[in-house]
This record gives sequence, structure tokens and C-alpha cells, in this order.
Amino acid sequence: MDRIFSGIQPTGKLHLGNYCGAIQNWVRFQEEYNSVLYSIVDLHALTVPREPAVLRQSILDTTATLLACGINPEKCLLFQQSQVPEHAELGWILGCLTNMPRVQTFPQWKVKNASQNYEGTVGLFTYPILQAADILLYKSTHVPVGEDQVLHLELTRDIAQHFNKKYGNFFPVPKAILSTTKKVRSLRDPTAKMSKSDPQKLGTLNITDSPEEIVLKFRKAVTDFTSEVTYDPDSRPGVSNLVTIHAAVTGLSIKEVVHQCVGLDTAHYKGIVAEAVIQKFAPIRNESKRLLEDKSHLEKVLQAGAEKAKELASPVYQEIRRLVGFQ
Ligand code: AQP
Repeated sequence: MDRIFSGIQPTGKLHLGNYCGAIQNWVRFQEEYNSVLYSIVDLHALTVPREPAVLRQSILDTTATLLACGINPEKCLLFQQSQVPEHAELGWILGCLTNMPRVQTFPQWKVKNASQNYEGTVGLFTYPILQAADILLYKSTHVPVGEDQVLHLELTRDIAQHFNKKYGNFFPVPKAILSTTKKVRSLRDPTAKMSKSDPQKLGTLNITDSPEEIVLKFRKAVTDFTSEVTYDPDSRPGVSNLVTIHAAVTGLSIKEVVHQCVGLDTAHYKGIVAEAVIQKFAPIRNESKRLLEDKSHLEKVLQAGAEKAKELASPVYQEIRRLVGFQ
């Protein structure tokens, strides 16, 4: 049976990049596949320092926004990673099967570590191994990934094969489902990815931003000195990012968007994209706000998800314990 696993970090408010690159597809997968697991990966969120109260709030915000976007716990399994301790336990076992140099080459380690003004943690170094555990704990067969995660999935595949060779054929070797949406870039720096942790607040458009904030962020979006709307990510990253966003929120192709925009100047175009985003996110924002008024309901959703996840994880982990010689 095909099984999909994917995760999202509760490291702040979910943004347009998360929506276009992941959540939109997640909503579709829960209709298309019988077994779908989505995890709010709070263990991964700890790889850089977090205030406890802020992390707790981010877990609830993330849950509310995912539900408001259409993630339906009747059709998929939505749960908080740390509520299933087998993730961390399997992470340890898989870490003991992985060579240091294999992990050292990861660009994420270099990029994230270089962007912090403190020494990187051991957790930040080893988190791709924990990702492998997240996926393999459920014997997942398919993993939706953005282009930046392809290398990480390669590591998971290598670890699965290594385990299978050592202990007998046990894990399916998971396949990537590559997102067709291009990476959404920062509105203030179109050479960088839109990110929750971007200190430039105007660069990241949150799903729950107000219409006024959305208009302001698009008005301030960095483009260039050419007024035409064209799509050429290499030479015109700013305006091309707007086209990517416009296509993703309307469901049109890049070609169709560019065709519709002939004769518009970029200043006018920013207003059109802002309006399309407002239309798309207004119901999600309202629903997310409503859900956040009842935290105990959100906690119950996560609790129920964790119980179902444990039912799947526990027999797999018991078998792993036996295979490695713990029992
Ligand atoms: N800018 C983006 N464009 C397209 N897809 C994106 N994703 C994230 N940013 C973009 C996709 O969203 C999923 C969940 O991502 P995540 O929150 O778990 O981790 P991340 O990629 O590290 O996201 P951020 O916002 O950049 O978080 P911080 O700042 O905390 O590191 C993934 O599928 C990702 O590809």
C-alpha cells in the first residue's frame, strides 16, 4: 500500500511559500491516497533556540492554519511529532548507521549554520537523520518534497537501503513526489527563499496576514527597473516571483498569467497579485482565527492524531527493536 509522509516545522506563522510549495499539494494528496500522514515536526523546530511559550503557540498556530487550509483529520493523520517518542528513538538507531561525512556535505547545515550568530547545535547537524526516522517509522512509500529537500530524501533512501542490507529487507525505499511549484522567494530579496525565520518581516507573506498587510508587502516587493511583466527567474527574479505566486494562487499556468498581463506595468501588477492572494487567503484567515479561539479543540485534534500515529508506529518499531537485537 502507498503511504505518504510529510512534515512542517512549527517555527512561526505559515507563509505563502509553505502554502504554494507544500500545503496546497497536501490537501490534494489526502483525496488521492488512502494513507497520508502529516506531522508538525516540533523536534526539528528545536534545532535552533526557541522560547518555550513561542514554540507552544507556533504548534497551535500551525495546527489551526493547516486545518483552515483544508487538511482534514478524517482523511489524513495530523499529529505532533514529539507525541510519538519512537521518532527520536529510531532517529538514534539510524544515526548509528550513518557516517559523519555523509551528513557533513548537506548545504542546509552550511547555510543555516552560517546564518546564525551562534555555534550550530548537534541537532541541526543530525536533523536529516531524524527526517529519515520520521519517514521510515511508518514504512512510508512516498514523500512530497520541494527541490531543496531532494538531497535529504536521498539520505533517507540510502539509510533504508543500508538498514535493509544489514538486517534484512524491511523498509520500502521511499520515492519523491517533487512539487511542481517553483520555490517562492522573499518579497524583499528575490534571490532568497521566502522563510519563516527571515528577519525582514516585509519579505514573508503569512497566510493569516490581514488584507492591509498583504497590500503593503506586495507594494514594497522588490522588482527591477523594467515595467513590463515577464517571466525570467534568472534575469528578473523579483517580477518572476510575483508571476509564480499569481499562478499558484489562481491555478493558472505561468504562460497564462504572463499572457493576461501583457501591457500592465509592475506597479499595477503588484496590486493585482495582492488582490488574488487576499481572495485566496481571506476564508483561511477567518477560519484559522476561529479555530484558535478554542485551543482545547486543537489539542484534542493533535492528541487523536498522535494516538493513530502510535498505532502505526508501534508495531514497526517493535520489529526494528527485534531486528537490531534489543529484544
Ligand atoms: N519559500 C518556499 N517556497 C516553496 N516551498 C517552501 N517550503 C518552505 N518554504 C518554501 C516548503 O514548505 C514545507 C514545510 O517547510 P518547513 O516549514 O518545514 O521548513 P522550511 O523549508 O525550513 O521552511 P521555512 O519557512 O524556511 O522555515 P524556517 O525559517 O524555520 O527554516 C516544505 O515542504 C518546504 O519545501
